[in-house]
Amino acid sequence: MARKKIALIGSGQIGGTLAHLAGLKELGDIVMFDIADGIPQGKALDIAESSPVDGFDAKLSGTTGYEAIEGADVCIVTAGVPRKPGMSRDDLLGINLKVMQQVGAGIAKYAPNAFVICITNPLDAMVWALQKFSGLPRNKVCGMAGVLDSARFRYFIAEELDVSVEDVTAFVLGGHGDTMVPLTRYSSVGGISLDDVVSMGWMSQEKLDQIVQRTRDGGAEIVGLLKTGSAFYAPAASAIMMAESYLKDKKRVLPCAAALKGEYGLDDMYVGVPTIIGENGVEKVIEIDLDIAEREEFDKSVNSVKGLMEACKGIDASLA
Ligand code: A3D
Repeated sequence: MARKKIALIGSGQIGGTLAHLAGLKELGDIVMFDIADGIPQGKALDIAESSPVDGFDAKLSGTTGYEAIEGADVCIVTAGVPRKPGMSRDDLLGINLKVMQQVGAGIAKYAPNAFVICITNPLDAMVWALQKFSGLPRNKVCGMAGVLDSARFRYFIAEELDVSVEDVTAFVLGGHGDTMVPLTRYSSVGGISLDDVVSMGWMSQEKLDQIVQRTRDGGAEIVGLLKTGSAFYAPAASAIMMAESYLKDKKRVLPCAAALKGEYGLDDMYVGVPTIIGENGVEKVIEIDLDIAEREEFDKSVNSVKGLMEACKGIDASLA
C-alpha cells in the first residue's frame, strides 16, 4: 500500500513541528510548502536526516511550488503571520485572509480530495474563508483549536490536582478567542465531573475559575513569554491528533472548528464544537445540551466569530 501524503502549507514554527511529529509517527510522506524559499527545503532535509536516528521511514521534501502538494491526503495550513505581544488574534485578519485565498486556490487545484486542517488565526473566520476559497466539501475542511484549548485546560487541572494528564478530560467550546467556553460540567478527572470535584472539596471553585481564565488566556501567556511569536509545540501536536484520526479512521471524538448546518441553531459558519473525525473527515457534529449560562457564553463567542466573518466579507466581496 502506498504511503499517505501529508502537505504542510506553511513551514514556520508550527509547520516544522508538524513535519517532525508526522515523521516520528510515520503518518506518511511529507511535503513542506512555504513562500520563504529555503525554509521548507532546509527543515525537510534536517528532519529527514534525523530519521535514521529515530528510526522512521518517510520521504520529506520542501518546496515553494504548489504542484508538489498534488494528490495530498491531508493538508495542514499554518501559512500566514502569528501574533506578537500586544496583538489579538483578530489583528491578523487582513493579512491572513489574503493568504487563505492563495492557499485555497492551491489546494483546490492540486489536492481537492484532501482533508484540510486549518490552524491560521483568527481561526474560526480563516477556516470558514478557506473552505469558501477552496470550494472543498465542508466536511473535509476544519479548524484546529479545540484540541489545543482542551489540552491546556487538561494540563492545568492535572497540574493542580497532581494527577496524570491522561485521566483528565476537558471540553472547550466556541470560537478560538478570548470568548472560548471551557465547559466544567463536561470535563472530568477519572470520570468525576469538575463540578463534582469542587463539591467534593478536591479543588476550590476559586481555583477552578482561575484555571478556566488561564485556559482562555493560554495563547497570550505563551506569546508573552516567547515575545517573538506564538505557541507551536502544543498546536502542532493537536493538529497531528486530528490528522491521525482521519488517516486511520479512528473516529475520535475531538473538539474542532467545524462547519455548522443547523446544529446549535447556526448555519454557514465555523465554530468549535465536539465532532467525530474519521475517514470521511468531520463525520458528525455532536450537539450537547447547554444550560442557560453556558448557552449565553456560547452565543457571545459565536457573535464574536460572526463579527470576524463580517470583517472578512468587508475585505473580500466574494465571501459575502
Ligand atoms: P510562523 O512561524 O510565522 O510560520 C508561518 C509561515 O507561513 C512562515 O514560514 C511564512 O513564510 C509562511 N507564509 C506566509 N505567507 C504565506 C503564503 N502566502 N503562503 C505560504 N506560506 C506563507 O507562524 P506559526 O507557525 O507560529 O503560526 C502559524 C499560524 O498559526 C499563525 O496564524 C498563528 O496565529 C496560528 N496559530 C494558531 C493556533 C490555534 O490554536 C488555532 C495556535 C498557535 C498559532
